[in-house]
Amino acid sequence: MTPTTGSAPSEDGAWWRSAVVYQVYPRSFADSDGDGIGDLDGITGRLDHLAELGVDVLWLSPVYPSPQADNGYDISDYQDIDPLFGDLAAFDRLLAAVHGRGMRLVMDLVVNHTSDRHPWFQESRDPASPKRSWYLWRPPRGEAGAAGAEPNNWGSFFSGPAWTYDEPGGEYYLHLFSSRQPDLNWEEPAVRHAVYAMMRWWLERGVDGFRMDVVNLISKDPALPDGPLRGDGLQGDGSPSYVCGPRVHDHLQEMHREVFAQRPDRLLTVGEMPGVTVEQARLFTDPARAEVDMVFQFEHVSLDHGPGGKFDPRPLRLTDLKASLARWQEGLAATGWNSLYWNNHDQPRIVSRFGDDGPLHRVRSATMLATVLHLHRGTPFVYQGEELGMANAPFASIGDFRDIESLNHHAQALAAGEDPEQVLRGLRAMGRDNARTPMQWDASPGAGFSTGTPWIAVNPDHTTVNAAAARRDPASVYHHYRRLIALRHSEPAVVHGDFTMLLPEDERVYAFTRSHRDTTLLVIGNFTGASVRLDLPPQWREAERILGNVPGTGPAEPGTATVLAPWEARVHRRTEGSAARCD
Ligand code: ISL
Repeated sequence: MTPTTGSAPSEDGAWWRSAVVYQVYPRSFADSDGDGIGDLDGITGRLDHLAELGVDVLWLSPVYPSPQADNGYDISDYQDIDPLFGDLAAFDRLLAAVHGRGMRLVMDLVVNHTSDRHPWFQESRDPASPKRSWYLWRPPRGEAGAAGAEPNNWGSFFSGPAWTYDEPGGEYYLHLFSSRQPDLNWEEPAVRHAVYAMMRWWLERGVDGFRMDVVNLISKDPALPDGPLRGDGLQGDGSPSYVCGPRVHDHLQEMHREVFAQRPDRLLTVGEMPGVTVEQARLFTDPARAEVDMVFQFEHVSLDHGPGGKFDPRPLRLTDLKASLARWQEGLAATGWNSLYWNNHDQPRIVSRFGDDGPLHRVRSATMLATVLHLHRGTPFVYQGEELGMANAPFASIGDFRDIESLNHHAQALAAGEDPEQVLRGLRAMGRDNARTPMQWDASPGAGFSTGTPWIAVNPDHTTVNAAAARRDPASVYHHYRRLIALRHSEPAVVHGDFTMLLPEDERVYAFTRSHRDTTLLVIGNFTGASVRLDLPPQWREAERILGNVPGTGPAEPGTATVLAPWEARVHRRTEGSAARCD
């Protein structure tokens, strides 16, 4: 499909090109029963917030039965609901309420691994079981259980080796994440067909698609060779053997044939893909290959990782961000499609990370970041609370953290003799719990999230940063997101326009154009807390301004000044004359 033809977003069934997705992390969104943990009825009770924001799709992070070792990304039953969150009847109520508001619901599909409590894994622990081949079991190298006896040297994503010894069978099982998350063996056809059957079951129930957790890691090089030593010198990097591994495209094409191809409705599939390159992403999202509609890539949210990894952050260089995002825009311009995000449940809050969460600049920097992101070509994802400008949490000590990744990293770093204060600084800046503090609905002690004791502390800034206050204030981050989403729905150039990066060498201003037919949009964002003088080309000086975040300047006011206020964002529009329109 060519980007510049057609303005009807659904002309090829790809309705999601003009859609905005809102991610709900159920544990932290809304608690209806006062147990301190969010639940399905809580979400159903807050759907008007999503509808009024204007989003099209709700992506629900996992709600399946789970021991909650990784907050539901460790699933022990794929076809039920964890009692923490409700039951299937509550799920059906939520689904009906979503559909009743004209929105769609996308489930999280976590099938690289299961929980160690999943019956499949429990059976698999017996070497004589037909399920033995459903997971990746390997004999020790040398004396079982001794240091270095693991079948290879891979480290896990959550610290420590990627192998755990299991006494009954005398072998190790592979887990790219925690030991409570054993990896499924996608070489085993019975595994694949069990997954497809489960997916069809959810689609029959009425869900509208899947966000597929780490789906580019499902195919491993069967030789499982050692990897080069990682920076910490403790383990090897196995990623060359499993990031976009040998059969991943075969598996996704088979999944498409088995689950999606025969369905009359057009669903949404998003592959979460750590380490994916733009070249690989083009293959994954080429409609002709029938794999997935879009991928989550990680390049732009890794640019501030320092030499010691993600918990050793360094300041972002704007030119790196521009180079990275421009490469993805260009790489998927003719074939494929981008997803656009700043935040999810694994990332620190964007206003604290690339903006300024202090009282002076929080609203302005959050709205600038939103404007720049949403005006790129692709499908934007809003993570709960992002539309309020929610910020990182002031975690005082390690006791305030809940996330397995942070707790494991802390234990490993302290065991290695690292400075505890330095380790805490890294966790405060980059820890995933920053995204997981309760949604801030109002200024009450439980932030309107829960009447009980929340499972993780509410950010004390909820007394001023909350949905109730934001709704009352037309200049709030929330109303800016509403305007951005409305613009996507009304302006074809936002969906279909091609993308041209401007000022690639400028360390302060992010600027680009989007052109579609006779319309060109110019998007400008000041990534600094200082005023910046900008020489707009003459044709833009009198252009209509259709969106901005500086109070006192109306969105349609012509004759713009060329001094950008701190963290200012603007979107200008120019339309060619009638002669051009008649082409
Ligand atoms: O945040 C990360 C660790 O630094 C990422 O590597 C993250 O683990 C990766 O993006 C995969 O994320 C997904 O799978 C994980 C789960 O913990 C995350 O919450 C999920 O989004 C394992 O299922």
